[in-house]
Amino acid sequence: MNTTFKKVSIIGVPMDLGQKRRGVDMGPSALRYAGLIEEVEEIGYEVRDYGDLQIDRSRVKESVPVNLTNLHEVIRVSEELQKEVEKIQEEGSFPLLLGGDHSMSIGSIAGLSKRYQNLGVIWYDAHADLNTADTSPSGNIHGMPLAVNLGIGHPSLTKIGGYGPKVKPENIVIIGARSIDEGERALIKEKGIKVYTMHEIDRLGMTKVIEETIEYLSERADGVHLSLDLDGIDPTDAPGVGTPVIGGVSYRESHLALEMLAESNLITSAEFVEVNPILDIKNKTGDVAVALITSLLGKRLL
Ligand code: 5AB
Ligand code: MN
Ligand code: MN
Ligand code: MN
Repeated sequence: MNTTFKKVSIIGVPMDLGQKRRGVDMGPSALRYAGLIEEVEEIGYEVRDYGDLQIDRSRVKESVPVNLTNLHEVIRVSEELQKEVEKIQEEGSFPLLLGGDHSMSIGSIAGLSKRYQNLGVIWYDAHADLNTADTSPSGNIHGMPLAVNLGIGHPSLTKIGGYGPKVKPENIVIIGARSIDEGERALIKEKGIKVYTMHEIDRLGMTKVIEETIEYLSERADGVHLSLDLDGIDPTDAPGVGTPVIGGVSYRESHLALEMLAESNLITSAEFVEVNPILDIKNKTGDVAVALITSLLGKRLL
């Protein structure tokens, strides 16, 4: 992360409306339970934990446009998260957001990108999350947030915060992709989005992938948000996720990636999403997430 930050401010987003499995709403608790606050303080930061946003499940039965499950409540939470993220930035703190499903990055990036003309985004994920209601095979909004942030999708989502698009296609790097839908593939080609699929990671090695990512983003971005979906990591190391895909990056490779990002001084905010304790084994995925967060924040062995 960027070493000018002395404070880390945490918000939990127990969002589970962007997909259909229950349990991901307990992600923020799992990370706190795994010792997140103490570990971050140990590195030397002043930590402010603002607790969790309220998610209202009573409204989810409202009718929504076709193929956008729970749209209204996703919009409400996104708007609230956007405002909270803006407040954290005004405090001069590093925003650290805990998910919750990945639909939360509609709100987080809506808050973040107001501050940056050229927000860079590293999307560390098994998926591209570039669907729209027209291309989505599931109707789950957690498969759409990156498209929404590019200004592609339902206007009620792309205009959150009163502006959009939030991110330019050339400021995005996707790392770890291995499950890409047809419509997403077309969008990646059309927009020329930089993607390191598992194929490139296997060929180049994680060191080269991250070196290239750092070089690429430092040439164009004035801030970089790391959006890390735990399903980017192989299910043997991170089993507690709703949409596991075999053949992912290992815990060790991810650890290295985040240490290198810490050294780059490039990262100005981060979110760790899609942890589902119900599907986990003894909070292994929560422990992995905390270890990765501390690597990103500069923890070293010696
Ligand atoms: B995640 C899928 N592409 O749109 C879809 O976990 C999966 O935030 C989306 O990356 C996975 O439903 C969303 C098939
Ligand atoms: Mn995702
Ligand atoms: Mn994913
Ligand atoms: Mn997922």
